[in-house]
Amino acid sequence: MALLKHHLCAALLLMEFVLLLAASESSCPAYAGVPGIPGHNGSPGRDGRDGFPGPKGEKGDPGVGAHGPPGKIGPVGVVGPKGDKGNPGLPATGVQSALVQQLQSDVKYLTDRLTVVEKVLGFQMFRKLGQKYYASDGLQGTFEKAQKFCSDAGAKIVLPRSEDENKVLTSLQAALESTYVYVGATDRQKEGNFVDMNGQPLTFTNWKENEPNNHNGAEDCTVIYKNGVWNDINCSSEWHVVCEL
Ligand SMILES: [Ca+2]
Ligand SMILES: [Ca+2]
Repeated sequence: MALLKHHLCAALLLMEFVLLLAASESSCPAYAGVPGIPGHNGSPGRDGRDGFPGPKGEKGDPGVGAHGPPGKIGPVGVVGPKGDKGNPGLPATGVQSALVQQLQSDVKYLTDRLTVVEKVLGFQMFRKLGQKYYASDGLQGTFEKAQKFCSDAGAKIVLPRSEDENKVLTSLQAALESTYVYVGATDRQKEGNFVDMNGQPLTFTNWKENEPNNHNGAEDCTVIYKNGVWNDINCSSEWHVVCEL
């Protein structure tokens, strides 16, 4: 019984296999599927080649040249004949004469000032007050040497004639780092009577208290101290020299 059942099953399996094989070899039509999603755009293509050269252009206009340099100056001409004698001048009027005199005076003034300024520029340092210049080269010497130095420079030994001039001199003295500067006043001719280098009485003095004292009976020249006061002193002492122009 069991053997029969076994053979029956084997027969059924064989039939099923034959049916499957027949179905696979049949030509039944297949059904179409669902359409797919469209793809993305592709990347741009390569650049094309250069075009062919265009046709030849028209011929250009003729050029314009620059001007050349000027030629040399011609030779000097022949000297002409002498001119006729001029007519006599008209007599100057009073106004013209006065004008000429004024101009001559102005020229003389300017020439004199220029001469002074040129002399001043020959010194190492100077101070100006009004029309006067006080100038120095830093030289030190006796009163005689001071006089000669200034005279040789076309000037005179300094002599302040006012408080302002006295101050200007002390400012120059400070620049010189000087203790004493000779001034042009002496009592050589008459003891105790100080006069300028022309023998004229002094119009301004600034004596220190108890000066002039003619110390030891031998002080006939004058110096200005750095604080501006004056003192009579021995003429052979050596002090700074300042000239006046
Ligand atoms: Ca004296
Ligand atoms: Ca004295």
